[in-house]
Amino acid sequence: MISKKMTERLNRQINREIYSAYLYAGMASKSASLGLKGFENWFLVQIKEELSHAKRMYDYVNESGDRVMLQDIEAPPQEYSSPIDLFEKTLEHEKRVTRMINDLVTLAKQEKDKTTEGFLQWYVEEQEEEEEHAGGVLEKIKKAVEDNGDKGVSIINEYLARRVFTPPEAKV
Ligand code: OFO
Repeated sequence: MISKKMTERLNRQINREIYSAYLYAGMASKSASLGLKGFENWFLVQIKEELSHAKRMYDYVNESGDRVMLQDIEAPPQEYSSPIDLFEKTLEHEKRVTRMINDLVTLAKQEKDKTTEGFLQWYVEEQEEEEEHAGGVLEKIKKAVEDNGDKGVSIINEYLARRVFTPPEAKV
């Protein structure tokens, strides 16, 4: 049985994972409006990633004998100044989520809740991957633009078009 406080915090995190999907939906739409279908594809895949993060936590809360309680999801920012800005904001967001996950781990440790601490380990590793991935794309875009100007964005657009969703179960 997890504590009431931990359940509330996990509920909050489910909300943040779904918010992340919403944030990336805005970025996908912005990319589409710029004619960058590859960028759009990357963010559409990211929406699936985020919903799978939420679903995993949803199952954990519901299976622990408690119940997921949904909360409001605010509108995300929708204006971005450039393709580079999209990925700068993505990386910033993922760093924020990493801090949230780390805070949850701290709480699990304080409560000596080994089961939840173990459960969260998957998210700790996933966040490392998320930051690495977003940071890697950001570096690639910056480099491509530096070397090729506007053509650099098209090169990266083609690269991002190749991203496919790998369900988390397939990664373990
Ligand atoms: Fe759920 O990892 Fe991104 O936000």
